[in-house]
Amino acid sequence: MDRFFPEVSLPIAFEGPGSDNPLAFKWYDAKRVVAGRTMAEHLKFAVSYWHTFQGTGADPFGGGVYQRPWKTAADPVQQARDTMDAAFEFMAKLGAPYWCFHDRDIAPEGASVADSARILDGIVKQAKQLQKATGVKLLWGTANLFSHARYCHGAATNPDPAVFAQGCAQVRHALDATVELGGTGYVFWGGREGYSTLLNTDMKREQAQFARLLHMAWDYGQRIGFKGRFFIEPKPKEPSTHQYDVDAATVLGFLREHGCWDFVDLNIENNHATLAGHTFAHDLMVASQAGKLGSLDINRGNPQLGWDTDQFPTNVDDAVWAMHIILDQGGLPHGGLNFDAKVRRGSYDAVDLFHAHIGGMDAFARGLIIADKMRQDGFRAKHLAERYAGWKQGFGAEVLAGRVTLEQAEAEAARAGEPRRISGREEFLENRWNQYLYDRGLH
Ligand code: XLS
Ligand code: NI
Ligand code: NI
Repeated sequence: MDRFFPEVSLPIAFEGPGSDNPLAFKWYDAKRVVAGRTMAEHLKFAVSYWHTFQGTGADPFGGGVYQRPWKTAADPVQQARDTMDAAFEFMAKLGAPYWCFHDRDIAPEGASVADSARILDGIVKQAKQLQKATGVKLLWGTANLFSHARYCHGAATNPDPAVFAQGCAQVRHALDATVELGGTGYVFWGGREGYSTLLNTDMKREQAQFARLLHMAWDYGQRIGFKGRFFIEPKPKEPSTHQYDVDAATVLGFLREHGCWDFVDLNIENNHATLAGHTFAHDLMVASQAGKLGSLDINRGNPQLGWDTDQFPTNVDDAVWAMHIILDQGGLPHGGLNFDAKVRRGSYDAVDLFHAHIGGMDAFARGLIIADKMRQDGFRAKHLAERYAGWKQGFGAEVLAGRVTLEQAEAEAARAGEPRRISGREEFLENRWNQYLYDRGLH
């Protein structure tokens, strides 16, 4: 297996924080036990097929710049086969446990619906053999319902039912592929499920169409034995001006309104949360507190640029929050941590792909270790318990139990007088947070 990445030998090893080897893990030690489980069990990292193997380095001002040895065959199906071989060579050498794909990342579109399905089936067979040979598993699959010209005005939310039907055909076969490859998740990210102007758009109708697709897909999934969960991935904009799945809170409302609550969870992406004007932690918390945090797309944005730059997640603060929230909810049974991230345009070399993933895996391993230490100390839990203690008994508890009228609350205000002002201790907590990050959290 040295066809495409001869510069890296099998597999990337854990060497510890003292190592200067750029091709070794400093913190990610698959077998290390943290909070009762191995790092490999907590950190279900997945490699994104689209960025890592199909990414070209193109941006709005210039085309592809990478020269990937797996993309040299003239025949697109042969190129797809070579790319699949390269992907599994890379993932096996990295020691990545999972991968994620869109239908059109792994197989080119054919001349007809049937032709596309036939090409996809062939590639899925190859992927299944490679999964068996390497032990790399599928985390989730999805359909690309945004690149083709027909989806310009949306797929499920298109004004033309004929386009909706094309989307259904893709979802059907992407679900087949996901089940065939043992995926535990299936993602809906609606890049074109949104609008540009209200002059030509009926939002209510379009969202009802999207809900129909979800119900139809879930019904089909049950009939073919899909045992996992659907995930909606919120994003407020790009490529649409307004996307319907704005953020976690918006999607939760949508799920309730359209009867999808029981079978759809959320896949939260860092850079999408920040595009929505939130932090990653905010959207993770909104999803988790609703019992709906299913999976994460880990990456980071760039405050200077302000678009979906999908950089690799090297920010340890974000990783600590993510792992704290995941530990609090007891894990991600059907999801994991998908690197929806791409190397920069100027990172031409295949070895840059290794550096990128190693850095991201190390950042989340550190996040896990630090979050576990914070939780053992009860850092956040203790402070929250103290801060809300008033609601646990007496007047506060009576209010929450629904036994207090507005007039009785007024009487309580008159009796107790002006409340004492209690500091939120924000700066103290930030200092503590930094102590965990830099001094006492990492052992
Ligand atoms: C794009 C999205 C996409 C989804 C899968 O912004 O992040 O990559 O994760 O369709
Ligand atoms: Ni994204
Ligand atoms: Ni994503």
